[in-house]
Amino acid sequence: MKYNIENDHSKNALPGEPVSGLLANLNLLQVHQHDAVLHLRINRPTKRNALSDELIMQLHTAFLNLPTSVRAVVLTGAGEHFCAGLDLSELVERNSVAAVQHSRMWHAAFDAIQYGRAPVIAVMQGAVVGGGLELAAACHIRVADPSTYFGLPEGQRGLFVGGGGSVRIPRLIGTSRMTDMMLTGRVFSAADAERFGAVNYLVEAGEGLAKGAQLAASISKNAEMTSFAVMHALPRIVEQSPSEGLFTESLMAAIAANTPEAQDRLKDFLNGKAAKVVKS
Ligand code: 1HE
Repeated sequence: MKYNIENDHSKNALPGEPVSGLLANLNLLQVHQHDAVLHLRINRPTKRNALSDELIMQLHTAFLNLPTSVRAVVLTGAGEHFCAGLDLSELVERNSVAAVQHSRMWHAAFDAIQYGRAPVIAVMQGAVVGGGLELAAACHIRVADPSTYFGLPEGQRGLFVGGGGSVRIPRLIGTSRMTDMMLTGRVFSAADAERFGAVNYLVEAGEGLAKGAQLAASISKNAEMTSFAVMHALPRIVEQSPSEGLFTESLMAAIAANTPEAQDRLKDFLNGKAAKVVKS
């Protein structure tokens, strides 16, 4: 199936309206906003959304400049594949300093995703390989359909991960599985990845965008401080010693509970006006 992005009236069409301003000028991204949800689609399907330097810089720019009204982001890739990783046509021999700086450029861009202003849901299909998996790992929630598969072909290409993969991917699937992927070229299916913890939601074919939009709409209604704490405090607490982690948790909990938004929500619950927790 070939995608015509300009005339995409299918269920893969991005919800909402195209944004204006800085984000509209990023030619490798398609950016729409629907209420408080930003839909950001990597739009380089002829190259399987391979991450060129320009694309990395545009992603960085987009996540540093999310509109203040945005409370959740859905990140997708145009066409049949989420992302083919590093643009291998740009892989040039670099001196050591330039090579480190190149990797650090990826780190900065993906840190802007992980530690940005709003939680990011990656909606994936087809190949999620190399730097594409590193990108997905920087997101907060991952949705996949049965066409999705995961690989780290760096081993075959004579490379190593350089976009944060060695830090983030073992935290999702474990060091042993990542070692296997890199040494043997093993590819994991969407079902494998769900079992291993890299996929949060496995949906029917073609249902990823709808699921991502539904999750984002729900997240966008959370108290802003809770989303902030989950994005910024939780991953740091996990890296702290238990004693430091418990102390940081107490500070974060106190800050969150003392926001006017939290106080209002607690009053609503006590007055019977808030939703109960229901069995799914
Ligand atoms: C690319 C890239 C790319 C496709 N860089 N141009 N990543 C990889 O090793 C994955 C390499 N790509 C593939 O294995 C396949 O392309 C896919 C499985 C992703 C898709 O297959 P398919 O049959 O749908 O497409 P294709 O015919 O292979 O590719 C279509 C075009 O996209 C073709 O260009 P064309 O000008 O000949 O049409 C491909 O050259 C181009 N293309 N993938 C450049 N990756 C910070 S370190 C991170 C290190 C890594 O990410 S290493 C892993 C790199």
